[in-house]
Amino acid sequence: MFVDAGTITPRDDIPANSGGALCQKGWTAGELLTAPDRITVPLMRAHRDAPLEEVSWHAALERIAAEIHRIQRAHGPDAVAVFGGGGLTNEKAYQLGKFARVALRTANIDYNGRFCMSSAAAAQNRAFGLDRGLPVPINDVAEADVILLAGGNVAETMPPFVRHLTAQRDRGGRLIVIDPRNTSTARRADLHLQVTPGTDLALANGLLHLAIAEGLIDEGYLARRTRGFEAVRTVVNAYWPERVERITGVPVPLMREAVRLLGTAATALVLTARGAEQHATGTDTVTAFINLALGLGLPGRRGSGFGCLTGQGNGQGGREHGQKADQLPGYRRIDDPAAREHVARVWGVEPGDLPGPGLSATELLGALGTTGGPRALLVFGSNPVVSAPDSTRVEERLAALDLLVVADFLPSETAVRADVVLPTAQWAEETGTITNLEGRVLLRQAAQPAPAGVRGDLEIIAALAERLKAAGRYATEPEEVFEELRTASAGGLADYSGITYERIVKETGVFWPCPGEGHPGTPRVFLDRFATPDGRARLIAVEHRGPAEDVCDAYPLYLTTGRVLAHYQSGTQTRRVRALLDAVPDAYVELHSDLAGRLDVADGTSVRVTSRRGSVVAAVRVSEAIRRDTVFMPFHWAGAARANLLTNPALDPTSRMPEFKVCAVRVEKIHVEKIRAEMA
Ligand SMILES: Nc1nc2c(c(=O)[nH]1)N[C@H]1C(S)=C(S)[C@@H](COP(=O)(O)OP(=O)(O)OC[C@H]3O[C@@H](n4cnc5c(=O)[nH]c(N)nc54)[C@H](O)[C@@H]3O)O[C@H]1N2
Ligand SMILES: Nc1nc2c(c(=O)[nH]1)N[C@H]1C(S)=C(S)[C@@H](COP(=O)(O)OP(=O)(O)OC[C@H]3O[C@@H](n4cnc5c(=O)[nH]c(N)nc54)[C@H](O)[C@@H]3O)O[C@H]1N2
Ligand SMILES: [Mo]
Repeated sequence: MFVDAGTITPRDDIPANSGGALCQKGWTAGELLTAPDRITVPLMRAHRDAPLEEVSWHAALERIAAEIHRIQRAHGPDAVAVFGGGGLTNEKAYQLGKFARVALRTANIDYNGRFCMSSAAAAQNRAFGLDRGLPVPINDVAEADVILLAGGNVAETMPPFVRHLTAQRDRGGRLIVIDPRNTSTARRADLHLQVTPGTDLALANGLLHLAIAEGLIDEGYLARRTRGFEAVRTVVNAYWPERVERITGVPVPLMREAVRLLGTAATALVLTARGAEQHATGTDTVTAFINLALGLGLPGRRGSGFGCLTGQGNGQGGREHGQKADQLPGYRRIDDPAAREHVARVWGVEPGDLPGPGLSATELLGALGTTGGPRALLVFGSNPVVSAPDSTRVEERLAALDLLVVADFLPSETAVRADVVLPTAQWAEETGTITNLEGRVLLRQAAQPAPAGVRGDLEIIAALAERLKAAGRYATEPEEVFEELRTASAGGLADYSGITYERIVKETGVFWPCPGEGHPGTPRVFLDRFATPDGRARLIAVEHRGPAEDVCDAYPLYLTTGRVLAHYQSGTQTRRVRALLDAVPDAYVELHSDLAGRLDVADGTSVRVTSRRGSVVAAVRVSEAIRRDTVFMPFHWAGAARANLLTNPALDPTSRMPEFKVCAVRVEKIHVEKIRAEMA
């Protein structure tokens, strides 16, 4: 079967796709398989100022291996770094982690999931001892009497998920949405709490304060299943409603209504997404929502719980098998001696030969080409020139490298800066497993062969490992890699040892942990106990700190960033599809009509948005749906309209998540003639 635009049919037997729904990006994705500028031949430049030219695989791989040898001899193994992606299959993520630790012997591997799921992951690990996006099957969404969704615009970002919300509403369920914008998701809600960016933590503490005041706390559950509530009670005592209204901008009556809905529901889900998580306080913010859920006795109760909505294609599996700087396969910690022992045995090396934890994504990008920092970077499945915070700095750091290698099927903004570009296969051309937001491992079968000359990421990794004379085996057949992953993950938190390709097909996916072939898998993870040593969930007292950068006279507005329905991530894949470009052709700045009046701008007027790090030019979209003190930009565009020229690389101390969702900016009207003159 060949896939081309318009013939992609969604699986309707997987509940996450409820009823076979697929969004526009899904059914147009086939166009990219034959994109006119698809890369099908390796490209290389002779030196930094030379153009990229077509070369043989042999020449490209020899150059990379020779440079790696030279750099590592001069600067040590950590001078070569790897950057992965949450869109890679489990097999690729696993192999990339092994390649970094065994073939390159570098500590420095991290990935774009650091920008995505890391705060949610850190908070869930801390509270529950386990990070599985949804601890329950997605069908539970439709059964929940009340859902609280903090910082997710699922109507645009997860259209298939909306079917579950519709089913929930049809059953009489209620929805509460927390968002600075009245999004298409917020408009479906019974209650919309239009929070000031970066203040969700105070809001969650305030909601718990009210739940305590109104006697809605489940004391029996807290005593049986948790630890730490008393310290949290003391802290949230100081979050009385009027104070929280002042911090968050959410009116007290709306908070009361939200707490009553949640606290009296027979079943309820508290969910977070990137709006609440992509902050320098992201881990503590998610913790505050977990505290609220625990206070109401939700996690581990059938039909109820806490969860976070995982973003990328393999956002869940991609964060389990070792492409994270502090991690080994099976969601093991790289600083845990038992984990090192187990994984080293599977890889056929000594535990002492495995490197320790490396730099996290933003720190890794920031260290490139600095004294003592990495001098070479290999990128698989990410476009950090567009998607990482503070783009100017990212471009500077990439330019300071001795060697940049990018494996991609499209000339992304990062690939065009590379010294060597390796053409790789696309999803429809490769088999592999992905793990969805419910923790269900799925098999994606190749539908057609890759174009001649193109190699899959597994083949690229194997070819590089061979040239580096690496220890261990690097299989190129996905199923063979999966068999090794099963062994490596055995006994870990994300245990896949009982999962086989055959079972996945027969059972329409298997939920991890699945510690044996006779084990049914685990759709609901916390029914009897949490994954902490004593089986109890931890409540951790957290305090509001606010955004790392607050508004001031020079930068009087909050900028927040996010997504639109028609575009995907850094846009490499969607800016090439006519139908999607027609839907939203350019970057824009959404701002309130009152602010538009003050700035003397209207729909389509060009404005300059400036933060402490840079400025962008884009057209205005006037809206009644956004707070008056906040402007919003989608981050899908490259060049001078890049939202990330503005964003703040301030990091969460625990998750190392950058603050994509709030920084301080000013907005000025500009005249098009003036920009033309500047650009000329
Ligand atoms: N169309 C489309 N769909 C996608 C993607 C895509 O690029 N395009 N990417 C996928 C990926 S990787 C991810 S991670 C998910 C992300 O999915 P979402 O988390 O739903 O996406 P975002 O648009 O980044 O952010 C959601 C909302 O957070 C709000 N927000 C901003 N600041 C704050 C704040 O301080 N507090 C609160 N409570 N809300 C805030 C924004 O206004 C926005 O409406 O989407 C996935 N799906
Ligand atoms: N301002 C702002 N910035 C953000 C966010 C935000 O909300 N605001 N969100 C952040 C989030 S949540 C995310 S997930 C990141 C995502 O941003 P990126 O990490 O840049 O992810 P993509 O745009 O999906 O880039 C994937 C690249 O890899 C290629 N690719 C796809 N599949 C494969 C594969 O299998 N193998 C190889 N070798 N290449 C492949 C694609 O062609 C594309 O060029 O952006 C982050 N950046
Ligand atoms: Mo993401």
